[in-house]
Amino acid sequence: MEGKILIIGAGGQIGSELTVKLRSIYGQDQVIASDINYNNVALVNSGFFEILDAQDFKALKVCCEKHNIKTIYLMAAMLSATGEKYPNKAWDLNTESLLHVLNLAKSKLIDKIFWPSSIAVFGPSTPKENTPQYTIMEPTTVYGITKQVGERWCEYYHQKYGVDVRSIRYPGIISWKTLPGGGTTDYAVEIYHEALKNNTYECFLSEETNLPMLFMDDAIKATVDIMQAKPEDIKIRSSYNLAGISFTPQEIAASVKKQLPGFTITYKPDFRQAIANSWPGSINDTEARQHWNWKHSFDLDAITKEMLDNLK
Ligand code: AKB
Repeated sequence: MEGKILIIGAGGQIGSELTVKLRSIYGQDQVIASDINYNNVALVNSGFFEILDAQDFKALKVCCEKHNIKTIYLMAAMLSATGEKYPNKAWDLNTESLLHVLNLAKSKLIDKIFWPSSIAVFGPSTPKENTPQYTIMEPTTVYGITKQVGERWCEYYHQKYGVDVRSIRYPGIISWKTLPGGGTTDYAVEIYHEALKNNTYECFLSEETNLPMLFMDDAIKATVDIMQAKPEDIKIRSSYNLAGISFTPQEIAASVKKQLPGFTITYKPDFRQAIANSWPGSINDTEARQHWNWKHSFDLDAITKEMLDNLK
C-alpha cells in the first residue's frame, strides 16, 4: 500500500476497534491513530498516536504531510442524542471535518477516504420497513441532517473532482471494548453492562421500538471490505445502506434472559424515543450485498453471547 492511514476519532467506539484491525492488516507503523484527547489510554499506548482536532484544517494537513498519509478514516462525529443538545456544535463538527478531508483529497494530498453515514439520514416520511437505498430522506435530527448533507458532499466531490470517497450508513453498533457515546441506539450496549452489574436495566426507549443494529465485528468487516473493493465496484458514492439485524428492547431483553434468567427490564422513554421513532425499523441493503459482497454474520443471540462472555 502506498502511503499511510490516518484514523480521525480513533478513541471512539468504532475508531478504537478499527485501529486495531487496520494495524493487523497493514502493519503497526502504517496506521496513525488520532483524537482530540488522550482519554483512550490503551489506544494511546498501542502505537503511533497524534492529538488532532478534525475541525482544524491546518493541523490536519500538517499531520498528513508529516506521516505521508494517503488514506483517511474520518470517525469523529457528534451522534444523534448529543447533537440534539448542541445543534450548532454538531453541525460544525460533522460537516466541517468532512469538508476538510474532502478538500485534502481534491488537492491530491490524500487518495482515499472512508466517512460513515447513518440510518439517521432517514426520517418519519421514509418507508419504515425494508427501507430501500433510494427513498424519501427528510431527517428530523441535526445529526441526520449533517449526515444527509455529508452524503451529498461525498457524491459531489466524487463526480466533480474524482475523489475516491466510500461510505456506509451504519445502523446502531453493538460492542464491548469501548462504550458508545451520545447515540440513540446506545441502549443496546448499556443493557449488557447493567445486566451483568445489577441484573436489571431501565431502558430509555419503549419495549416495541424496533431499530436496525449490527455487531462491531460485522461493522469493522464492512468498513474494511468497502475500502478494499475495486473502485469500479463502488457504484454508490453517497453512502450504502447496510443491514445486520433488527430488534426491539423487549427482544434483546429476552435474549439476555436466556443467559441470565433473573434479568429484568423496565421502560422509561425519554427524548430519545422521538429520535428512534423517526428512524427505520429495518433496512434493505441489496446494493451493498451485490456490489461488494457484503454479508453479516451475527444474529441477536450470537451478539448476546459475545457481549456477556467478554464483559464478564
Ligand atoms: C446514533 O444512535 O446516533 C448512532 C447512529 C444510528 O448513527 N448510533
